[in-house]
Amino acid sequence: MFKNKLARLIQEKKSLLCIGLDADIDRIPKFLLKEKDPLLIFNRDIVQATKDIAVAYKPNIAFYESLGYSGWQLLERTLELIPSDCLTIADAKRGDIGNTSRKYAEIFFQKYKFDAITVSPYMGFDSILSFLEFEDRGVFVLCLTSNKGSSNFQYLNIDSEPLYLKVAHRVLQWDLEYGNCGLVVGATHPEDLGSIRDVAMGLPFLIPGIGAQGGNLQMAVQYGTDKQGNCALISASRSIIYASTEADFATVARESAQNLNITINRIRKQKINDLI
Ligand code: OMP
Repeated sequence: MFKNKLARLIQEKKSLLCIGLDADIDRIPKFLLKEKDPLLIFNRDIVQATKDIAVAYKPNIAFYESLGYSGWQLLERTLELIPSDCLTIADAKRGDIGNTSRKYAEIFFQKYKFDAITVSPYMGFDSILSFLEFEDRGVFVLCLTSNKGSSNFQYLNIDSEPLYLKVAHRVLQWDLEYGNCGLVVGATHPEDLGSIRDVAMGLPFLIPGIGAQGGNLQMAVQYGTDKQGNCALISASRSIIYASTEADFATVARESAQNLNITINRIRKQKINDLI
């Protein structure tokens, strides 16, 4: 089960850290450009430097798809570099009519063997079902996203409740049947995280938006985790992988990951102490 594996790794590694492998040829250190496969070398060195700290790696599929055939090869070879004590999350944000979603689920869960995926809820249950049916994999449903445009639809009130809470309630129902759901909630809306956690106490949260997007780490950890300070992944991409664009990029990425994890754990500890 995905949730059990996540809980075990959080415990064993004393970490909630997810690192986004948003590999971008325009942002990696320039000296790598002379290599035959610069993005692969970049991903390899980032994973090598952070694999004992990260609970999960989350390649955003756009960064790979945008390269065409070589991007899918890069994704495949990057996944081979990620050790088995780290989860892999396909940040794909998929969801379509049933037979199409089935193909998406086959790509990410069967061909690339990801442990989890991000999906969009707005086409409804039948668009998510194919992912849920892989009961040993995790399905993180977009609930309240970190971007500015989240206010266009996700905050709309329906029967005096915002749409994002309707999503949380519905995903909780799906989870009762399939047991493999999670929610994506952005750290840029820290004041709303608590209300989502109140609805979905047992669901793992994937929390992006800290670092480059300026989300509130303190509140994200405090309100996004469960009562034991667990059940959440705090995700960062640019602020870790591009912390340095010089020859020391892997060492500096490790330092950033380590510092972030230390801060997260301090907030988790404080939360538990405050509850005692
Ligand atoms: P950084 O801002 O560089 O840490 O990257 C954030 C990553 O998380 C990107 O790959 C985004 O696509 C992804 N993300 C968000 O930023 N906001 C969301 O609400 C959801 C996601 C996601 O699903 O991971």
